Amino acid sequence: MSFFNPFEKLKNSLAKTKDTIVNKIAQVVTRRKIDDDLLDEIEQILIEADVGVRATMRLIEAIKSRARERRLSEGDEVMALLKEEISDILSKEDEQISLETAHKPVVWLIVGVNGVGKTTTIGKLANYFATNGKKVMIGACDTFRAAAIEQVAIWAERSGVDIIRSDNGADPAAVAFDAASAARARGCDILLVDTAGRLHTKSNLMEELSKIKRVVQKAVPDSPIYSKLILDGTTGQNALSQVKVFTEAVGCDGLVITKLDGTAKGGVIIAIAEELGVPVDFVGVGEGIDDLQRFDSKQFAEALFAS
Ligand SMILES: Nc1nc2c(ncn2[C@@H]2O[C@H](COP(=O)(O)OP(=O)(O)OP(=O)(O)O)[C@@H](O)[C@H]2O)c(=O)[nH]1
Ligand SMILES: [Mg+2]
Repeated sequence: MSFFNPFEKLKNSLAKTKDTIVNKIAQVVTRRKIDDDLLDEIEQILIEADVGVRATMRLIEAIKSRARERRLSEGDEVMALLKEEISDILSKEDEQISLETAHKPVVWLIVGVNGVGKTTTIGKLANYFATNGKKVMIGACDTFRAAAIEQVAIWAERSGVDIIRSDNGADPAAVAFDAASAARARGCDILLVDTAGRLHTKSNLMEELSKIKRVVQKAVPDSPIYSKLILDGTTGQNALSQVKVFTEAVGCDGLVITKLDGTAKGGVIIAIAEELGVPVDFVGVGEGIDDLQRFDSKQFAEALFAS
């Protein structure tokens, strides 16, 4: 077992999620016939595993109809059907990430509720893009929480990228403006904007976010600006309402699901894929600088079902 192998790392991270979905279902299907009772039990397991009602219904229907088409009757055969269908649901989430633009930089506003892993993800992303030969800048626009600027500055140093920062209590939109202008002047490929965590139910804070976006647009009018929402993989179904609220405020062009390591609620990614259709760009699988992986639906399904 090597932690340097990304697939092994993903597999290990998904161990608890696998327990609550795959292993539990594998247990109930053994030596059973595919019938309504069995399907009810599978349904309950999926719901409890944060897969969400819609995806659960789709999975149950798929098992039913494919079992009929292929004349399958043994419970054990359910596992292959399930893997196929989950993989299919997740494939909607695959997305190409491109930093190609006629006008540099591409801007990623990193948004999300408190403590989901925004700043850590910025550190990992900075490293990811820098390692891929991109010129990266970070805008330290969480001027609200004490120590936030220092925290993101440490990440910038670790990955050797530039940072634009200001004092605690400065106007975050003003820092964002400076960061965008500087990123353009220095020919950066990507600007990562760290923002303060906010409850998605507080409309004044959501308004502040859209102000940051407007101001960045003014600083770099020709740049593509994307809002990337960070979701904590341990929160389960609440993640879905976070996507809805942030989408209204600043749009949502992609997701990063963090903390998949150690949670049993990783099934939420299936719910997100089925219900929202917002691409998952990356998943977080640990606290280290390398613990960020591009999301790949095939790999994910493989890791979830791997023995
Ligand atoms: N295990 C694990 N921990 C993570 C991951 N991503 C972030 N964390 C941890 O989550 C905690 C919060 O991370 P931050 O990056 O500070 O979160 P934030 O969203 O910036 O927080 P605020 O700025 O306060 O809203 C830290 O202890 C991180 O180490 C991950 O993928 N896996
Ligand atoms: Mg932060």
